[in-house]
Amino acid sequence: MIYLFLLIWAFINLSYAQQYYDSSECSSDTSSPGSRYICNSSHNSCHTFLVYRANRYFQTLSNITDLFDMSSAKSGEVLHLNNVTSPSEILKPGREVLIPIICSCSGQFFQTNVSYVVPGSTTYKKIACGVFEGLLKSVTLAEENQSQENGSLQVGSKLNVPVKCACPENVSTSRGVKYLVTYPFVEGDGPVLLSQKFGISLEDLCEANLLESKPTVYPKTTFLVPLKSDPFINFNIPDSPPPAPGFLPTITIENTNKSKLIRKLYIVGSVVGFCLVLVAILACGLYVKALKKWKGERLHSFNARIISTPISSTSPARSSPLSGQTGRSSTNSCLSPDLLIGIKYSLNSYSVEELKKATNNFSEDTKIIGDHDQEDYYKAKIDNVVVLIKQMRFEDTRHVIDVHSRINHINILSLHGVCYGENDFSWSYLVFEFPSNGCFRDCLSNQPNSLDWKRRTQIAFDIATGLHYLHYCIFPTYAHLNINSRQIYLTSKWRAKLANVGTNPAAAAGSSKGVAPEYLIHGSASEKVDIFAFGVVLLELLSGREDDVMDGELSLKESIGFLGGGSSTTTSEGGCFEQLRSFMDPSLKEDHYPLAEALCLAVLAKACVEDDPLHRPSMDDILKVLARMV
Ligand SMILES: *[C@@H]1O[C@H](CO)[C@@H](O)[C@H](O)[C@H]1NC(C)=O
Ligand SMILES: *[C@@H]1O[C@H](CO)[C@@H](O)[C@H](O)[C@H]1NC(C)=O
Ligand SMILES: *[C@@H]1O[C@H](CO)[C@@H](O)[C@H](O)[C@H]1NC(C)=O
Ligand SMILES: *[C@@H]1O[C@H](CO)[C@@H](O)[C@H](O)[C@H]1NC(C)=O
Ligand SMILES: *[C@@H]1O[C@H](CO)[C@@H](O)[C@H](O)[C@H]1NC(C)=O
Ligand SMILES: *[C@@H]1O[C@H](CO)[C@@H](O)[C@H](O)[C@H]1NC(C)=O
Ligand SMILES: CC(=O)N[C@H]1CO[C@H](CO)[C@@H](O)[C@@H]1O
Repeated sequence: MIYLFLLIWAFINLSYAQQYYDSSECSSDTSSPGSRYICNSSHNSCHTFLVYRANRYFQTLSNITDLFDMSSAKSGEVLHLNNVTSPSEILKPGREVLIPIICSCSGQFFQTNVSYVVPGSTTYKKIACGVFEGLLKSVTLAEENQSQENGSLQVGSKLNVPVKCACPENVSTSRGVKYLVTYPFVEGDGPVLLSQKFGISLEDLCEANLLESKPTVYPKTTFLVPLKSDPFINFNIPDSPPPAPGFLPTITIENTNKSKLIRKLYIVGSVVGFCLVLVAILACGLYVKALKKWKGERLHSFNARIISTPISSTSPARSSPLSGQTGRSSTNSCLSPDLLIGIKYSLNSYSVEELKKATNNFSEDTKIIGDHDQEDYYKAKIDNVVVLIKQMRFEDTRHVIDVHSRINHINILSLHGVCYGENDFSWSYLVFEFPSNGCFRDCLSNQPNSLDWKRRTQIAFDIATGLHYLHYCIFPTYAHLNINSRQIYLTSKWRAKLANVGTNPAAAAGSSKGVAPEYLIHGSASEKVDIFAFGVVLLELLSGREDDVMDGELSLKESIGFLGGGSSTTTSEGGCFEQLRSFMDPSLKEDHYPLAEALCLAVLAKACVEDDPLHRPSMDDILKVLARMV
């Protein structure tokens, strides 16, 4: 009898305050276990916390506390909790902020009610997954406010936002767990990082979310962080996990002739890798066959293809594990990503003296004006090779190197080496190749005549190929998020290469031109942000103009409004061509470009700059169009 009691006691002890983890997309229309956290007793309520990230729209602590309806009396506590000196201090986008809340059990679910006034035309998805960063699912928000119209929410109406939270069910049996902090994942995040941030063990963390020890998690889903004392976020954890040891060596080189031989990227394919390829190709044949059969009926539907990648329907889960930068993994590849692990990648290591010499002590005349002020670019010559040197903070270099270690593509500027500053406070530098025709924007402005139609379509194709590679061919997949005509370089043969791959996009947040609206407002990052930016680059390529709304001109996007929604009655077909001609770069002589191709590119660009990310084509679709032109 006593044994039985002990057994039950042990069982209770084990199942402390656990909740299911819901891995489905924040905006998906279904609820599953963990979409809301279940409570057992309506008397159960507690003080707890949730994590919110500062973004372009909610930049300061007072903005954020306003969003969560917190009385100003509490703001002192919030300041202290977050180690912020003033409520109006501008926080870096992505900075995690702890918000104290009171969580209570209403009906069968834990929630904290926040009221939100609809500011403009928006949707439940945008509110739940954008403004509230996935702290609740959009379906929950819709259920809670059923009396509202389905589609368009009335501007100015007040919504009750039931934000997810949870309380330890019974403090005396919950092994000292005092708080369950609601934490929404973002891209590049994961349980390991989370356990380090809060200084708890990975096992405890996973146990609280009823998951095994190495779970795959997804952006905009929540985790509960079980804490035994007041929360404290350690911001000294690097943003991405350090690369596997031995995977990314840098070679220290002396300036001797012999070492110049070594001064190259090393790519060593292993024999094992080759065998794997053979096996994988065999397996691939079978897989593709099966896939084709399955895909058959849905291939004709354009929209279906954009919204869902094949795998998202073959597996009940989702196609965006959080191991990388973008939501979608390159799972429609049949080759295992492990295939490349045998391939070595290494970088040169430069000394600060070497770079100082090359740039004339970082003089102004070697500086190329960057498009944001924190990171300077220099053009320099090292060993008679012209290079692009980018100044950045030490902690930002890791991510760039990490991304470049996974990629190698002719349409992406390659990274030659790195130079680390002497101490934590001095700048570090990355050394890239420098294509001799320089930046695309400058070419368009200064020598538009050398960019004839053939070259322009080739450039468009090159950019699309580079982006397609990032979106589909590497693992984990990667969204650039910082594409514009200044981040594209042209080689002596007028082929294009993408620059700035791997840079923290938050650093570039200052420039707002050519940036997709959902990213500007909600910081919602996906490859669709790149598609928008690609559309803007296409418009610049066609018109030669720079997208700059500042000088009173129409933005490029507005100036192709004449292309209309397809059923334009006011402009005849002829009128449309007329307007297209006047939109085109005057340096392109009229008889030197096929008007039909120009129209095709303009229509493609227009689709890319749609406000709704779901209406934009994918890089796959874009490449199919461009491939017929070059
Ligand atoms: C609620 O109670 C049931 C049994 O009555 C238990 O299995 C479940 O774990 C409890 N839920 C929570 C969140 O503690
Ligand atoms: C954020 O706060 C600033 C001033 O502190 C204010 O101008 C701005 O409108 C606020 N933004 C939102 C979204 O409330
Ligand atoms: C609080 O912020 C200051 C700088 O603003 C920093 O020096 C200090 O270490 C921080 N304290 C904690 C506990 O993080
Ligand atoms: C939150 O809202 C729900 C329904 O809108 C309500 O039943 C519940 O009592 C509210 N909770 C609190 C603490 O106000
Ligand atoms: C709301 O959606 C339901 C089905 O989802 C539909 O039957 C109903 O007509 C819609 N109501 C409005 C006002 O759009
Ligand atoms: C909490 O646990 C204690 C045993 O430590 C038990 O006596 C009590 O009934 C439990 N309370 C609830 C609400 O389950
Ligand atoms: C079900 C529910 O609580 N619906 C609420 C949604 O928001 C409106 C305010 O516009 C409330 O009136 C409803 O009660």
